[in-house]
Amino acid sequence: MLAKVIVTVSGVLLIVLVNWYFFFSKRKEAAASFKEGELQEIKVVVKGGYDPDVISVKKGMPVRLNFYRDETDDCSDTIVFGDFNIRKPLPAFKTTPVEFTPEKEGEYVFTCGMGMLRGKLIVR
Ligand SMILES: [Cu+2]
Repeated sequence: MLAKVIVTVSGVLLIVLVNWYFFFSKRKEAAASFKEGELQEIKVVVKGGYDPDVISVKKGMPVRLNFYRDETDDCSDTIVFGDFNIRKPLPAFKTTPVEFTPEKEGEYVFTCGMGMLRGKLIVR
């Protein structure tokens, strides 16, 4: 009984910790550099994760994220932006552009096909 409680509590703590790390800790953030009226373009290297994994863009302007997949690991072979209805295969050692226009401010998660690798898009 006690063991069960301890397992449950530590499981919950772990989830809280992971979420805290993901959403609140200060991490490397890349902002698109562009001129007014231009495409917001950022290169993202995919290798056991996304680099950068926090990307900020301006709302209401077209975005192009160029995902370069620098590995053959199956885990990263698909990129998913659930909020934008985007799901795209990422061929290994190639650059795959993902284009969309974020119309609302907020934070949007992007993941691999299984939801294991994660990154965050911040729209301001
Ligand atoms: Cu995966």
